[in-house]
Amino acid sequence: MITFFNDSHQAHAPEFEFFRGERVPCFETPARAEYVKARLTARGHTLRTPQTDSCAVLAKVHAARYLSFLENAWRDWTALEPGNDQRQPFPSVWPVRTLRSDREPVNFIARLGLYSMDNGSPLAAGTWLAAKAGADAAASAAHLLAAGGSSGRAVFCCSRPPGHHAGSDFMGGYCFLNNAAVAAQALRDAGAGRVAVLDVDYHHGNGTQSIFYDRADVLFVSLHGDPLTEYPFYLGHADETGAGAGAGFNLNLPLPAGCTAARWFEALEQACLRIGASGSDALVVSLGLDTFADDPISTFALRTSDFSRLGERLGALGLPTVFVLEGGYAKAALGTNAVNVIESFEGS
Ligand code: Q9C
Ligand code: ZN
Repeated sequence: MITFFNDSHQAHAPEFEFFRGERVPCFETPARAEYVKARLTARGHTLRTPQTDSCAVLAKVHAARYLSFLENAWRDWTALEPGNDQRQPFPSVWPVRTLRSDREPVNFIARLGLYSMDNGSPLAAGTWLAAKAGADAAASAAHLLAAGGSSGRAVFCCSRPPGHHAGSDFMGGYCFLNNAAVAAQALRDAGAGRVAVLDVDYHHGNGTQSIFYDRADVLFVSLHGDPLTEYPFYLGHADETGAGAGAGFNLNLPLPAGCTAARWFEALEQACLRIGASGSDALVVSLGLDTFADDPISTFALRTSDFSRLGERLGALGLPTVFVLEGGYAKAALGTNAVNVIESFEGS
C-alpha cells in the first residue's frame, strides 16, 4: 500500500507526561512510527513524502486562533525566559464552565490551558513541524485517492503525533492537528459527496466527533472504551447521535474496559453495517492500535492476528480508504499490527 511518511515526525519528542500523578517518560514516542516504517519497508510497501500543503484544509477543521497559537507556541515559550528550551510547558488552568474562553490571555500558560483539554499533550520544539507533516500526509492521501493515482483503493498515513483527540480549537491526548478530519474534509473538497470516518482507536475520538457533529456530509462512527471509566471521559456515549443537520450521523459504540475480542468484533460489525448503509463515497480509518492486548495504557484484548481480521472486514466495505495512524503504545508490536491491517485490506 502506498504510505505517506515524513522523517520530521521525529521533531516532536517531548520527554515527560503525567501518569497516575507522576511524571513519567512519554508513551507517544518517535520510535512508534519508526517501528511501523521498518515493518512497511521490510514488506516492500512504498514510502512517499507528503507533497500537499494542508494549510487550506486545516483552516476548515481548526480555528484560526488555535492554529496560530500552535504554530508559534514554542517560539513564544522559549522567548519568555532563558532555559525554557530545556523545559516542557504544561497547562495548569482551564476555562471550565463559567470561565471565559472568548478572550485570549497574554500569559503563555493561560493560553496553553485555553487551547488544551488535558495536561497530557506535551509540546516540544518540533511539535508544529511534526504535526503539520502529519496533516500534509492526510491531505496528500486524500488527493492521491481522489485523483486515482494510487495503484490500489487505499493509502496509509504513517504519521505522529496522532490527531483524533484534537478538536477545532484544542489539543489533547497527545494530539495537536486532527489528521482524520483533514483527510475527511480533503476528500469532501475533492468531490466525495459523503465521507465516513471509522475510529477504531481504544479511546473515543472526541475531536473528530466534535468537528463533524452537526454535519451530515461526514458520518462519524467509533468503537472505544466506555468513557465512564476510560479516557477521554467526557465524550463518547451512545446517546451522542449528532445535532442539527448532522442528526443521525454520529454513532458511538462504547465497550466495557477489559472486554473480549469477540465483543469488539461484534461492535465492528455494527459499525460497518452503519457505514455500508450510509451511502458514503470514501472512508477514513482512525487506526489506533491500542486495542492490542499488550498495550500498556489500554484494556482490550486484540491479538496480532485480529488486526488482519480487521483489515479484511474494512476491505469488504469496498470504499476508497485513507488509513491514519492514531494511538498504540506497545511500540515494538505496532509494525506487525499496522501492516496486518493494511495487507489484509489489500488482499480482501
Ligand atoms: N497523561 C491516543 O491514543 N492519557 N491518545 C493517559 C495521562 C490519555 C491516548 C495518561 C491517553 C491518550 C491517541
Ligand atoms: Zn488511543
